[in-house]
Amino acid sequence: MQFKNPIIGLCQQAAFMISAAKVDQCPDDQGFEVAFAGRSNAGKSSALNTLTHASLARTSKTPGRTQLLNFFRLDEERRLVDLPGYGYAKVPIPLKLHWQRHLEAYLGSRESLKGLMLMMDIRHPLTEFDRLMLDWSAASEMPMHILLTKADKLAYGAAKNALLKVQTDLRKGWGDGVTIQLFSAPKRMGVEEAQAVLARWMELEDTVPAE
Ligand SMILES: Nc1nc2c(ncn2[C@@H]2O[C@H](COP(=O)(O)OP(=O)(O)OP(=O)(O)O)[C@@H](O)[C@H]2O)c(=O)[nH]1
Ligand SMILES: [Mg+2]
Repeated sequence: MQFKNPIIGLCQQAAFMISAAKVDQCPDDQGFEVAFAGRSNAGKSSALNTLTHASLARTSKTPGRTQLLNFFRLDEERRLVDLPGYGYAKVPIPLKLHWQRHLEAYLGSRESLKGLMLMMDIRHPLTEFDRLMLDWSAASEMPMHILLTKADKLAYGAAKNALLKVQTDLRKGWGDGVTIQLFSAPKRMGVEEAQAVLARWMELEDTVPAE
């Protein structure tokens, strides 16, 4: 008998909830939340859309597009959050500080945050900001899973090699706790693997029989 994880159904029914400019505008801090973080233009919004089979999050060729915390509802107690991208040089400094503060306030205070999905462009992994996020999640014992995005931009062998290299660097710098996979939004590569991580963090079991 085959089993279907309920996360698949929940992702299909994902719906936009609210854009929060500040932490006090976020939805009630209860249940399970998973946040999508990463450098500007790394493919956070695209990954979110691919995982939810919807065009929920706005994607853009202009980096720095997502400047609010955007919440998407999966069910009564489960949410995904599209975080503003960090590290975009052309955002004016005051705005940058504003966002950094709010991002830090969110990350540092959110009880329902169960894990961080970190998007890294496979051609530019482990930027200075990625390393800060890794340090932060290690220090605060926040589970982290990395999607190496835009894997379609490399041949399969080259993508695999890039994955192995980053994996080695992660082990050296942050131990075995951080998991990582290849991902491509247009090719829908790595969708099931990423959904399995969401299911684990959101405490969803493989209990619903497939139709
Ligand atoms: N080829 C390819 N392009 C991608 C992939 N993911 C994202 N892109 C493109 O990369 C650009 C940025 O994607 P977004 O998803 O908007 O990136 P983001 O991280 O949300 O960016 P900000 O909201 O600005 O921080 C867009 O032009 C996407 O179409 C991918 O897996 N493969
Ligand atoms: Mg975005």
